[in-house]
Amino acid sequence: MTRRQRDIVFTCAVLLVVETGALLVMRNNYVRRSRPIAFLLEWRRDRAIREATQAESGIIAPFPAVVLDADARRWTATIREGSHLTVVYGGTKWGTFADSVVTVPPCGDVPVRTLLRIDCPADQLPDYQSAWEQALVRLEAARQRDAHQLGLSEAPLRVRSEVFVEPYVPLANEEDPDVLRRHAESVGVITNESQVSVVINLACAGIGGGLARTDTKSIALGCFNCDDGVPEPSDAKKLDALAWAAYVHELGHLLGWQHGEGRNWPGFRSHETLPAAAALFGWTDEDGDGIVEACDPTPHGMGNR
Ligand SMILES: [Ca+2]
Ligand SMILES: [Zn+2]
Repeated sequence: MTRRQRDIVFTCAVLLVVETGALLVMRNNYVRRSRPIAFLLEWRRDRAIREATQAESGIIAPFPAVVLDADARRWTATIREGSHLTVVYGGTKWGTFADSVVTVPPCGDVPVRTLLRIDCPADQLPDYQSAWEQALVRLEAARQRDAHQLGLSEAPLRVRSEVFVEPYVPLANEEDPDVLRRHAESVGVITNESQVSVVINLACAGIGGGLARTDTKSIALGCFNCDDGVPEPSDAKKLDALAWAAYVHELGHLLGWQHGEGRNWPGFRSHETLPAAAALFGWTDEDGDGIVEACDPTPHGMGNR
């Protein structure tokens, strides 16, 4: 055997040992837990999302979170980098793409000022104020419940709102959320630009639905369930529906979420504060570093790859 032949034999033997070791490690992994198989599927989905995202938008996503919605037929990805959130809808039914800028931190306390403009006798205003404050408490309790169901000790995002009331008086162009925000500024409800303004007309006139303007952090909501007149302070069900529309749906827009197919993002049910796939809001840890993506300084492994 020449020296070169001996070297080749030695190299092959070393490789054999290394590969056998690797196979044993892999085998143990497959036996003990299914993570490698799951990871492979995730990786394939990631690659498909990356290619589709790049083809549709030109955005090169380093490592997007990939989420199947409840019926596992469609996928959605969120890509967050700094203050920018890109939401990608795709799959068999959708081919649309939405690109947004986050105007509200997706993690932590969100400072909100709420102005209720109510078409009611003046002596009922305090009743509406406390009824709305209770609706907010119920909504935040629902957010905590949803967080607990995910195994989190606390909801990653919490809305903290002060509530102000005034008699409803129509304003010119009040369907524009910015008009209502400026009004809230003029009456001292909004005191700085970091506050999210939520102005709600509890009146059967004026704005009918809800609107959100991301650039000015303005949410406007009309009394959309007003067929029998303005809801009474005791009508918790109707007030809860209005609160959900303002602090879940419209706030979702300020977090960068656009509508998917139809009026809501996928899997979103009106009695819940999260989509069926909580990862859509970054409330799961996709890259396995122990921090949910909404609060992760390196979301989706960015910075690590
Ligand atoms: Ca993480
Ligand atoms: Zn909407």
